[in-house]
Amino acid sequence: MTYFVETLNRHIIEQERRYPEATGAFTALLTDIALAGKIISYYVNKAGLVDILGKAGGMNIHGETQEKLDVFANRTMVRALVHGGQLCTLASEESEGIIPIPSDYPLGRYVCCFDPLDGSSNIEANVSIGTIFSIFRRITPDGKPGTEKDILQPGKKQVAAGYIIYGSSTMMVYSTGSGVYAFTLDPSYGEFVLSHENLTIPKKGKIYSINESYFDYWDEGVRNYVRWAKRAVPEDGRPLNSRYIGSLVADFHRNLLYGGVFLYPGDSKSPSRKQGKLRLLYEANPLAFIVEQAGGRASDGFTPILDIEPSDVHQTSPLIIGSEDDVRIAEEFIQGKRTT
Ligand code: P6P
Repeated sequence: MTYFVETLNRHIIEQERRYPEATGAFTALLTDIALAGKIISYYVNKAGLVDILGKAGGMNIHGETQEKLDVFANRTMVRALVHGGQLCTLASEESEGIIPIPSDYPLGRYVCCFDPLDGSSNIEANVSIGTIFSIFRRITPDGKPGTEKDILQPGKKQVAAGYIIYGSSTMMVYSTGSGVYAFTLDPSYGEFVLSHENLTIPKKGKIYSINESYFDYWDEGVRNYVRWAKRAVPEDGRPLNSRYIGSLVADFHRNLLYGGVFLYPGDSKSPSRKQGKLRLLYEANPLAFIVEQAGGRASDGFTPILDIEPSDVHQTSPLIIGSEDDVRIAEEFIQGKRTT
């Protein structure tokens, strides 16, 4: 049955009806995330008008200057998520350790890892930025506070993942393991409305997306890939295009719709960048879940992202993600199986 308007809430309820054992907790959790997204969207879109721009002065745990919107987005996500009683703990890019549920709130059966505002260094340039989230079912006994054990699960255990991109429009893209759905926020009545059903990524694309300023610091395999990509003239005679926004959600979203591959490999610029810059739990894992649900592929160059067993909440991972054929070509170069 199609409704006069397919809102996110109605869609989640429809998805839940397919699972008789569903308790509604999942619906409530995704609805809470959507609420946080609407609030963050409102302030991101006002950012140029109110004193919410610029540095908040603080530093996050990675030593990155915190933008005011970063801090606001993190607080909004935490407040939206801890209250609902669906979670037993959370993890955020902006918080050192895992975030406990306040003792006066009920504990739930899920955990959520999130990056509240990825790409925030681009805020003042009005570049699209995003909130990225990953949801697992808890593995420790119900009724007690969650622990790191509930958070440090491999990406293949995710029960849902997605992102909210704040750009020319605000869109929530998510999957619960049965395809990828995108909803565009209609600000006139504050609802996310279905805009893309069963979204799939083209098997191959024309875009490679990588920050070439690190060229001298990459392994030879990555350099060989980029040398190839610059010269490649696929069967249709149309060479590849380099596109790099420097905002993960924006670069990923473009490739999801148009096809292509995004690479953030490790480099030797500093010891902390050997495993790349992007975070496994709340950046690579959720986007890998989405891209695989859309028919694409994601790896660290050798191992599928979703198979990586995490050992630290904030660990980084090299990320090669996008159209299946394009990712496989990049992997062949990175693994030394081809040099031209
Ligand atoms: P670089 C933004 O700061 C971010 O975390 C991602 O959104 C983006 O893909 C990456 O860093 C860009 O990093 O080193 O290319 O500036």
